[in-house]
This record gives sequence, C-alpha cells and structure tokens, in this order.
Amino acid sequence: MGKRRVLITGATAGIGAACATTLAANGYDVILTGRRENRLTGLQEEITNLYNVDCTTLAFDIQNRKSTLDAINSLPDTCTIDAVINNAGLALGKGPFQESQPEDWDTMLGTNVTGLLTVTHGIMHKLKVSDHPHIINIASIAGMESYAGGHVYCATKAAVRSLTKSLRIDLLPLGIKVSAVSPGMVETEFSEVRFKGDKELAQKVYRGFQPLVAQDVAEVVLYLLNLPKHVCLNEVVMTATAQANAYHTIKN
Ligand code: 8X3
Repeated sequence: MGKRRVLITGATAGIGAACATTLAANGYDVILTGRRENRLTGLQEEITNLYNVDCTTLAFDIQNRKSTLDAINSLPDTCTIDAVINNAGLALGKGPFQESQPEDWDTMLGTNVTGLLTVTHGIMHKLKVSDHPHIINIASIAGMESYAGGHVYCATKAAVRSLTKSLRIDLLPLGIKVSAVSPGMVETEFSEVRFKGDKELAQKVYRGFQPLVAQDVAEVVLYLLNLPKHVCLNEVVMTATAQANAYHTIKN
C-alpha cells in the first residue's frame, strides 16, 4: 500500500490533534485543518520534527462555506486526499432546551453537521481518484441516546450517524468506505467548551472514573484506516469501561 494522505478537521486539539500525531507516527501524510492557525502551525512543527511525513495546514472557519471551499481548493492538484476524519464538532450548553441560546444551535449545527457536509462534498473529487478512499465521521453516543440538556447537540450527532449510513449507500458505487466512530465520554476540552469556560463544572464530568482520552479514539481511527481494502467497519461505539451508555457510569 502506497503512502496515504488524510485530512483531519478540528485538528487543533483533543481527538483531532491525537489523530494527527498518531497517523503521522504511522506514516500517513496529514492535512491539519482548524480555526486556530497558531495551534495548527505548532502541531505541524511537532509532526515534521518527529516524523518523515508531509504535513500541510489549512486554517478556516468550517461554518463559513466559502472560506472552507477556498481553503480546500487552494490545495494543488498534486495534493491527493485518501481519507478524511470529520472530527470538528462541539457542544454548547447543557441546560434545558427552553433556556438554550439560538446562536448556540447555529454554531453546533453549522460545525457538526453543515461543516462536515461542506468538507466531505468539497474533497469528493480527490477521494474519488484515491485507491483507498475512506470517510471517518466522529459521531458520539449522544447520537444514539438523547439525554437531558443534550437536545441540539444530540440531534447533530444523530445526524452525523444518519449521514454516515446514507453516504455509505450513495458512495457504494465509488468504493468509498464510510465509518462512524461514536465515543462516550472522552476527557478533552469538550466539556470546558460546553460549559463555556467553567473549569469546575467541566472537570466534574470526568471525576470519579477513568474516562476515555483522545488517544484511545485516535487508535481506533488508525485501526479503521489500516483495515484491508475489502473490509469496512461501519460504526464503532466505544466508551470507558466504567461507562455502559449515556445514562449509566460507575463513579467513585
Ligand atoms: C460526547 C459524549 O456523552 O458527553 O459526545 O455526549 S457525551
């Protein structure tokens, strides 16, 4: 199998950054995308110092369709893409729906759903000509089980799971694999973002048990990418051992 190149959205932190370093460590060329340019170039420096791979960065706001497509289209024709890790996503707020902010709905829908569509559609011409094309969507168990205060976030992740299945069907004639990875609680900046900077509330989410870490998810993504050409894992649902599902976690 020749060298493959993977585009990772939301590569500036958490699961995206862990995927970037893990894939680079395993010989994949990577394209890191995200909003925060300084974080992207920092990670690029780290990767190119450590690994003999090609590492490109593209800074754009995934909620802005034009900026996203301009960035993708700025890649030279020689810059092939074999796989995409649609990881950019966030939750904002965990209060009841009646107290939620419409601006937060827009940000979640624009990033988690529309952003994923824009990127996937925008790179389709490159995926189509790859020998090992693969779309990996980072979903969530929140897309399987709605929980209190989850409303729009849960809906976006249900959409990601649904789109994964639809795309799997539509892209079948093109031989493009489409997979979803649906993790439970992963200790990253996720909760700090959800609770809008409230570190105490964020830390409480992961207290009293051993949650997943970003690296655990990155290892699964690597496993999916390394499967033989004729094998597609359509969805992986993964949680910490202490978490059975969205409602049942054993905490000390
Ligand atoms: C993140 C997992 O359970 O906090 O998607 O919604 S959860």
